[in-house]
Amino acid sequence: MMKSFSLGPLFLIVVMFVSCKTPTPKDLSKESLIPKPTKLVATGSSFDWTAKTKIYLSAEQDDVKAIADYLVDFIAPATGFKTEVKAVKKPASKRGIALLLNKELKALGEEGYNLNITDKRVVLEAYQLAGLFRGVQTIRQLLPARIESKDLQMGSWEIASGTIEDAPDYGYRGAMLDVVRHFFDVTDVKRFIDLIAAYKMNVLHLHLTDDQGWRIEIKSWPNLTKHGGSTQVDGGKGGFYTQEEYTELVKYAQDRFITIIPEIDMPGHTNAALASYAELNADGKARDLYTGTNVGFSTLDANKEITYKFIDDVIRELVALTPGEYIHIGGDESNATKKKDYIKFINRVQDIVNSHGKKMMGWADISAANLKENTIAQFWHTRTKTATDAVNQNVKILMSPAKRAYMDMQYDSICPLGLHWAGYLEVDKAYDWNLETNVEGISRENIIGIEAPLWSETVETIDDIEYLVFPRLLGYAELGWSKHTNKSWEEYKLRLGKQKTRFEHMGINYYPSALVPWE
Ligand code: TNX
Repeated sequence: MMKSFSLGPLFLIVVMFVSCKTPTPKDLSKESLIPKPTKLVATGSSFDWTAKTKIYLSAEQDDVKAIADYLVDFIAPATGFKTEVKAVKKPASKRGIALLLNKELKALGEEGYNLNITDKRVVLEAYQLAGLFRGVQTIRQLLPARIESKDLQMGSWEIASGTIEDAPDYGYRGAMLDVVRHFFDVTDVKRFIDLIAAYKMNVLHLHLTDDQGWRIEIKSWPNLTKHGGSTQVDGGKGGFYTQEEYTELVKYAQDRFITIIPEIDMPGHTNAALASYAELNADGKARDLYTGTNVGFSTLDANKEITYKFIDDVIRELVALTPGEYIHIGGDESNATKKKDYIKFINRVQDIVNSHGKKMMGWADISAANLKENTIAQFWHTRTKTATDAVNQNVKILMSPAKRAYMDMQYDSICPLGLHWAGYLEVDKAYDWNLETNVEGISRENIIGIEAPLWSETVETIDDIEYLVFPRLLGYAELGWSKHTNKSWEEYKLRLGKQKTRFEHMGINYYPSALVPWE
């Protein structure tokens, strides 16, 4: 038999050594947070997240547990820690990490948070759960970049000490993904959701239907996906989400405090529907499926009652899958629709959307119609009159100007992916603009926020998506979150350059713009 001896005394010495370790000096003000927080004060020390650190919650705040679990799962692969989550009486007085809802912090709004970091504890407080989730993303960026790795990493996990007070400037900060021109499956969309969540975005707009495909199952009109979803640009096999899969995406986004806004584009951009149901065509003849990239040739018939029966069915089924307040009805580039038909059509569709208890959103072209004040117009092209006409009807604007915010624009003339009809869009040009001065006559009070669309004519894989989205997305996230007076390209590009190792650990296929000092 082997001679046994006690490890007790040695263990004690190790524990004493670890717990008495002097904290490493660290400068919170040197951390490269994106989006930049409202207020930050550094105190020069650090908190060390070890295998023994616990996350404390208030016993009465059950719903905070899901956010704690998200954080635990997030740091597990790289650290190898399975951080324990404990409900206690006074979480903020423990040594460790505290996640707290605080009813007195109403001024922070739904998404704001306060973070107080000392060598003994990290206290994250917010008025709402969404604020805690956004604050968790800040903690994530304050940890070493290797925290993003899916593989076990060596080294300590220190967070610079100090305080952060932070809340978004705009309540709507989104990205759009075109899943029509090329289809992206549930796994890809989840990855996209995770990527936008990391930068505190709160909306994912899914462009679900277009000339080349219909990507959401509608049980009362099954041929939309069966036939209409069967191809894509260049003739690939396309695809669609069953309602169950779509619900899974909605839930996945919700867990990250992101609202999915579904778009059914109409009356133009409807060839896939027109190919699936002959009766939707003015001449009663089904169109062929379309796999090219032209726009503006298809239209639903504004003067046939079946059109509105169809839309009512589609919207009803979609509303049942949609917890968010908006349904996007497209409305862009309806060049094959007579103007008087277009107006009649949009007016009726607005009523249909409202009748199902939702607000309508559409590309700003819809301002040709009679809009309700709770409708949102998404400004996208250079014809600024579309936006000013909407504002003249007291409608709020979502800012997505193509020249600045279209992530499908090529970075430069040799960029292997993307289009350039709105010009080339380098990383500086994508960041260095102001939502409030972009369109003359449209100011702060007219704007609900920013959205950066990614159209997928040239985009076929998640790697392609990442190349066009990164790093521009971080700039859009910051334009929506951080107060404009707080920032400049010269300062931002330094913070962006420091994201390089983080991107690498995240496995992101980013565009290494020569304008950014990557470190
Ligand atoms: C214009 S933006 C479109 C889309 C195209 C995009 C390509 C908008 C509302 N319509 O149909 O995919 O340009 O950049």
